[in-house]
Amino acid sequence: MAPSTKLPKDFIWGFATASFQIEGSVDVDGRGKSIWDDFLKLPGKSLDGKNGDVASDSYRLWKEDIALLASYGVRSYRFSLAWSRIIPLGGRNDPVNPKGIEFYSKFIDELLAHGIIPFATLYHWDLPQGLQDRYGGWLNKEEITLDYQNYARVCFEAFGDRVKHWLTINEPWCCAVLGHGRGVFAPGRSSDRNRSPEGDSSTEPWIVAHNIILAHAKAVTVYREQFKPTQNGLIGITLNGDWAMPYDDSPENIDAAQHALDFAIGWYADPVYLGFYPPYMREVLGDRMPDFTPEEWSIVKGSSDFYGMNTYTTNLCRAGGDDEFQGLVDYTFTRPDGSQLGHQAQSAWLQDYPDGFRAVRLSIFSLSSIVLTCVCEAPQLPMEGSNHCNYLTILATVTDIVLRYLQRYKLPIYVTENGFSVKNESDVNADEAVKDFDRVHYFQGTTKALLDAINVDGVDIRAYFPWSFLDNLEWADGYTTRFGVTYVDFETQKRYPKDSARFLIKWFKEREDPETAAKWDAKATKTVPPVFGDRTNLANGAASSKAASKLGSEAVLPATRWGVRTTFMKFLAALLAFIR
Ligand code: PNW
Repeated sequence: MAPSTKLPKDFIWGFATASFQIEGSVDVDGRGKSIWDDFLKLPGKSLDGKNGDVASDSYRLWKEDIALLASYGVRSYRFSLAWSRIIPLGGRNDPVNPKGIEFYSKFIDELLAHGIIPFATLYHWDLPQGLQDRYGGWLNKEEITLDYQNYARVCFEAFGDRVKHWLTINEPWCCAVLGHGRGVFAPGRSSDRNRSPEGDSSTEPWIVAHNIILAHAKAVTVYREQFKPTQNGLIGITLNGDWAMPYDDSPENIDAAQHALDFAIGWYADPVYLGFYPPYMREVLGDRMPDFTPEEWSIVKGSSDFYGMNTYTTNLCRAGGDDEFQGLVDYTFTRPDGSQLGHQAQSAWLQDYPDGFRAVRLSIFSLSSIVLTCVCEAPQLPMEGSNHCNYLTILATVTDIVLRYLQRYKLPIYVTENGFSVKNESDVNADEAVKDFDRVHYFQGTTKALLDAINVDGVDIRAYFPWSFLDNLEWADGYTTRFGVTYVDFETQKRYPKDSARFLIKWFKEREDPETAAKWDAKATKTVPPVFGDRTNLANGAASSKAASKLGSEAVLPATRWGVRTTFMKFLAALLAFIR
């Protein structure tokens, strides 16, 4: 029987954002500073010298933004709560700010009125500056775990009657490594004294990560003991999970790919889902690797109801180098034959690894078996190119493989981020930027992988949130890097849906389970017309709507894919050569 082309019942899709990246209005309604406020104002910390004071102005434009989301037809919205709006100084004995609670409360009500499921992240990197100043933030285990637990409790109390999907912490790897190791993210600590006056990159990242895991577990304990019995929601952590592929088929590079995964994913996922740290980390770090007490392990193990997964790209892994944050593994996008693994994004760390061949059928749950099976099966499979290791190209789409790998943690997967920054998108005007065919191409690959993973491989995936709903502050990149499916003109704050938004809306509409769609449509008490016209005929251009009236221009027809363009140009060149 042919696999289903539909998504499962109750599948959730929507777009994702984070408070500091979109809100702006940093000194409004009693908000306290976060560690990103002043950090980005220091010379050299952001690529364009800009900061988050205005960002995408979404604190002011929140109603219009929700209307735009509704007009996209999403079923959910992943957003984050700003800790320092809710508790301006952050601590458990500091006052709660009623205006902060009121803002998010109205926000959640508005989402629900549009039939949109609120998917709330408690912590997306914007630690209250008060806690950094008071005791060093995430470095202080006793204090931060209690303060975070208290903040989480305040949020469950205020919003848990309506929020049924909670993410505790977003990508702790970035807080630990980029914030306390490389020093490129707030609070910017590092051993590199050219970068930071304080910090120890050899110890602090491991301590920070350890404390984050415990804080997460403490928040989950409170939720499960005090709120879940009446509120009945789900709670979990969300981790970055880029795929690691061996550079070639040498045994040391096959090991290197596993080592990279141990340090990137296993560092968090093994304790939370399996109850131990990866042995390879202990081997490399020795007594610099912290451990939990038995009581702590008892709340850490099993502290996530699902696997929250942010995934963007694939790295080719080569043994060697001295980068501990990558598990003493070198990353590259250049294959042994000099070709590129994928199409380069604006972000240096991101390439679109196109959907390859899904010839390998695996139902195994560990990387080493995946690699070995691929090596064994490779000779019978179609070959691409001749020089480089063929089985690498056969290792299907990154998302698909990652999704299957994460089955080792044996819980439903919620894909909470996946996206692409188009090269030089900030150098062109809105009319050009909305024709974002590189991003469309990226999502064509990842959505296909998503569907195949669900319907062919039987992976239990419950949600998919492309990053991001809006162009926004891309952390240390400032506004030079855009991930949005909606273009934001940062001068006027007008929103322009890109072709990628159109592609995704249409893709999900066509694949949504009809009963699920009817159920969610019935929940909306407010409606706005779809921004791209009739839902059943999305190719017919933009319609006006309350949300669309805010838009700077109408959406354009989907872009030609560069693949098609390139093919056409090649054909033209061949024709001309023939005529000549
Ligand atoms: C994630 N890297 O960050 C975050 O959750 C988002 O806030 C962010 O905007 C998005 O991905 C795009 O960058 C990452 O260097 C930042 O590998 C950096 C890396 C990965 C993820």
